[in-house]
Amino acid sequence: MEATSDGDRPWQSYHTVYTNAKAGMEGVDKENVQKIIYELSKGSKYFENEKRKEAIIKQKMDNLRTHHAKLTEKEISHFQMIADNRILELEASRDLSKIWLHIDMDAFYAAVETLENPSLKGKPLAVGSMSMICTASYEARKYGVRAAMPGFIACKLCPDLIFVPINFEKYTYYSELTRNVFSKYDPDFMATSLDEAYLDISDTCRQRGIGCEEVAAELRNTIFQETGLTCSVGVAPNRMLAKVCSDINKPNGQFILPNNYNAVVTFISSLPIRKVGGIGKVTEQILRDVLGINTCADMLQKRAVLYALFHQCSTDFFLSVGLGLGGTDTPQPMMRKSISNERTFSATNDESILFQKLADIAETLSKDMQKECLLGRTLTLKLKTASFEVRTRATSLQKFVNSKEDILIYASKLLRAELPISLRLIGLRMSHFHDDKHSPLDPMQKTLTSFLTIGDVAPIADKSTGFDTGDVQLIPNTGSDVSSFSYESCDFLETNQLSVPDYVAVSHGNQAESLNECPKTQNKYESSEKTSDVSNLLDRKRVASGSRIIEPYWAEGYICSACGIEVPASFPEERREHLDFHLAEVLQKEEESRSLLRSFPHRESGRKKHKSSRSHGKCIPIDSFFVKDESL
Ligand code: DCP
Ligand code: MG
Repeated sequence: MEATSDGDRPWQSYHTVYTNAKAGMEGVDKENVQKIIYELSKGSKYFENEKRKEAIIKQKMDNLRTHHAKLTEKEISHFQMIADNRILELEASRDLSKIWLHIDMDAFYAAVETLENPSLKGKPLAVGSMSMICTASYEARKYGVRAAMPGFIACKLCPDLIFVPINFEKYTYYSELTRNVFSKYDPDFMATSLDEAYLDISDTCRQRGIGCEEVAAELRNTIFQETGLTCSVGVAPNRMLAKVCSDINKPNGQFILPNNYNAVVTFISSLPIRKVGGIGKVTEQILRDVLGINTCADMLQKRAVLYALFHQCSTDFFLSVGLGLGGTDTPQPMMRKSISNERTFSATNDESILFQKLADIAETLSKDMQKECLLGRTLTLKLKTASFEVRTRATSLQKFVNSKEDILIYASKLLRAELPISLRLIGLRMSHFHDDKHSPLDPMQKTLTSFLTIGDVAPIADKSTGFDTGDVQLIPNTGSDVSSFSYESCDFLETNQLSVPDYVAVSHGNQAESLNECPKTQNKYESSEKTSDVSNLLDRKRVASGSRIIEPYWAEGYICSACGIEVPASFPEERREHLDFHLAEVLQKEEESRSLLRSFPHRESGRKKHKSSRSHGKCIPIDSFFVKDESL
């Protein structure tokens, strides 16, 4: 995005989510794509936002470089020793007994559309609209057209592009067909989006006495027979590797990584870090440009510096990637914790339009809640302003509700407090559901149990201003719903938040402790389990060792715990990009707090210098990470 040295090709450094290659985009003229995207988005709010992000990342990279340059040999050898010990611990967790298969349908929405309209076959096709496309056929990808790209940019890249509108009903239907097949190979398969799933095929291979290669080929063939659609498959000893493998021979291919130590180590040694789920654009840029880390094996080689510059949680992730470790256990099914609905529209400050939208959303939410017999009493309003700022406001209701009228009363109150405002998105989320067994419909009539375990749920003052806002609150991120979070049920390192491996804070206060845990996600099909799984084991270790770690995660499977923005699992690139941005912010804050510490050297004890400075460096004010989002 900054001007390059010759100054007349500013797009050269304009790397956005649209310029990242996906399967089928190998031969694309990247610079041409960058140039078109740069020219079309220049001056837009998107462009401004990209610029802002880039400035933060650049600053962080400069800070890291400075910090890196100051490391003494003594410090390096100290961290080398720590990293070596950690590698031994991680290595001890390696489990090569499972065979995981990751399956990913090829150009899913586009393939479904082509199946239903064969005249589209072989043509450049995009599913979506002029404002956003969801996916593109492989023919369109050759021009640089890809998911999450605005349609008008795609048209510029590929003038013959054919647009087909989204039809979720169709995709859900075909997704169900694929899931029927998955369940024959693993009844506990983990679907991570409509077109992706992880299957533990260890039992199938054993019981049928056949190899995983045969199972993979048979599965792909059965999917094709049942749906007419092709898919790609990766097989490996853990989910992180299986996901990487499924992308290798895309489309309509498979790649098997044998379950043995040497095969894994060889595979990982030359694997570019960006191929790993959870390593997004920012993480890649920082690791590559500051530390010269390009492959997963480089992570191990640079272990001491990684340990010196990043938090333990991040380095655990990096080292695990370097070792080729990933999740192998099947997580337990999760309970729904919230339900939401939102609308995007052209930005407007017309209050009658805004309140009409709010009423529509309240109606949909109410219907959805009634369908599932849910009664809730915490309502969160999500807003996206004309300038893309995302805000969430929450309130605790006097009683459990699910009618449109009740929802609208409270939602209107929340919205009114924000006026005047120009918005492009409004969303409503209800949580804190009524539990027949434990809580009365009127929460004021507390049962003894709820009194003892839930605590008071009275309105909370706005801590950021010290102002008592009554029931219209900016609920602080103290994780007041701690009772509903469970580490055991959530691999937080598996839910894509790894793209912000450094989003970690260790605090000595209650807030960090309560946020140490992850929420359960909704159910099997909406499980947030997605990619790189450094696995339960690490999480349990952390719990066991009492470390207090905070990372952003996809709360409820799709809500960013850091800012409340909602990004479904079917938007992996956006998720990565979004969390990467938090990484940049947090890294910067971390650096600031480090500098602060350096200016108060008396706080560090001489003997435990490395350790204490490291842990003090992690004491980032919690409130600065978490906006007021009740779901925490
Ligand atoms: N999707 C979406 N928005 C995105 C990314 C994906 O709506 N930003 C939808 C459309 C895709 C589907 O999810 O068809 C599956 O996503 P994939 O990332 O698996 O992409 P495809 O299946 O389209 O292509 P492929 O897997 O062959 O790369
Ligand atoms: Mg796919």
